[in-house]
Amino acid sequence: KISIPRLYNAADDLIGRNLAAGRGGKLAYIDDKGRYTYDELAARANRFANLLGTLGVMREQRVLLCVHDTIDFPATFLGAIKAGVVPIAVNTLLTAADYEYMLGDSRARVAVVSEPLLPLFQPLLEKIPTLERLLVAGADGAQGERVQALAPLLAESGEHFEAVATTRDDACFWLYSSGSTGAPKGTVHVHSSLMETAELYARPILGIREDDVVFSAAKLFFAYGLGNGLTFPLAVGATTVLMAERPTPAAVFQRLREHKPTIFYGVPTLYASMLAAADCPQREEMRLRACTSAGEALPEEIARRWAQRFGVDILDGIGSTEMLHIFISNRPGDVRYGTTGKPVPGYEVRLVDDEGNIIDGANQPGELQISGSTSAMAYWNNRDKSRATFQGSWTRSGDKYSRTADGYYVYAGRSDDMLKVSGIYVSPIEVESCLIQHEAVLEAAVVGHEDDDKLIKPKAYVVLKPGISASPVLAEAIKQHVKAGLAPYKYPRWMEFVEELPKTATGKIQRFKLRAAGSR
Ligand code: 3SK
Repeated sequence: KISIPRLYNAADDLIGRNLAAGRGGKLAYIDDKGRYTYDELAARANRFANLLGTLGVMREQRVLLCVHDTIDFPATFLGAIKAGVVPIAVNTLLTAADYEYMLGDSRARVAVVSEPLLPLFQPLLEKIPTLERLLVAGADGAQGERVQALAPLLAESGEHFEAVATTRDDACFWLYSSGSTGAPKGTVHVHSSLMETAELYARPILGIREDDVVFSAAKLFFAYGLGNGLTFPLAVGATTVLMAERPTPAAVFQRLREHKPTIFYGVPTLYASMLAAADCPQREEMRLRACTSAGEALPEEIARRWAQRFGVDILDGIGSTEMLHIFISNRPGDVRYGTTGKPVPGYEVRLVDDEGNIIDGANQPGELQISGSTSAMAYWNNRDKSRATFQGSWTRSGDKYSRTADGYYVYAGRSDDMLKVSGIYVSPIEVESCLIQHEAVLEAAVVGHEDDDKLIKPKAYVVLKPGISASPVLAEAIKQHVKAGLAPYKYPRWMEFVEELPKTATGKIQRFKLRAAGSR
């Protein structure tokens, strides 16, 4: 059990422990534009805390952060927490409609947005009565009365700030989590959980240390990326490389060559495309000593090819937004390819069958449930879904797993119809709703389909309106329609035109039949 004092401010601890250890002059972050010591990180976070006070944002109120991976992310996230204000880190790949929902749901008074995302947010100032101001990260010049560049405001704010005396159980930050139905859920995490993920997973399993240089292709707004690139390195005084752009193989290779990180955190889709890319670095060009994967199950073949090529294992694990980070993982010296490994000490896991019975035997699939101190306190403003997910000390994952006779956990799909695409949840219902808005589409069903690397991507089965003929050109046009209407990673990579969809007597689409047909 990790002991966190009752009076505790997570940001004060994550920054303050490094200053107290004499690491003020050490590099904390390297982003695309500069290098920042722990002293500079502390000053930037304090300036943001002071700025929130100047803007009248009070303790326990929310500030939404839609910020690319630059120094502005840790500075604003930690500055808000230090001030007792609750940051909500949101996915930078979403649509204006998604942000409209999140701003309305959270009633965040201020949003910090990276400059390229401003056009999505600006119209929301008129639509969301509780949103007062947008602060633009990456912009220098004057913008307007309610839209202001962040940098000059920070420059005018003081660099000293006494952390607000929060408790370990106070709401600290939120992340939005999506489900198969309904709107995304604001997942409320408490102050103690950040450091607990570092103490339970990053130190003992990953073996992270002060002399590590870490680089996460998974962005900071994901629970996975937040631990990888903020909590874990700050917990031990390591250095983190941040990259604002999309994690293409070329962009990642450039950082691996230039900064030579010792720990790299990726997702299976990226590992597969890195292995397939022409300009993949040589083993000798890099300094990797540990790699991790999460977000979706890592196919055995990719794990083997990576280890052969680079001489370092990928530690596959599973976490969740609700548990904040990884609770089952492979570990150095104990990697079983094709499995997610064993429970991380400090977490208990159990498998439960459809009748609610705990499964004791080997190789029988059941729903994975987790008990551990880093579980979120609730979903904001959503009592039904909170009660369905957080059941006493157990948190339901919605993932199906089985356990081998010698204790390794093997992924067996979802309990619901959700897909994980490059590590991000996609609701088939949301994609189907967008598909049927196309003028040619009568009905649609979306399921997961394996690509050549055994990674899941959305596939659509589409019934066309009477009189409309199927063609590759139409399929492409419908795909483009989804790409334009939703976050682009959600679009169906394959489309099959069918006469009708399999349905129950009550008209519910039987996606399992389509999944079975597609895998034959
Ligand atoms: O997707 C995962 O496995 C994961 C891992 C760490 C933190 C959060 C998530 C969703």
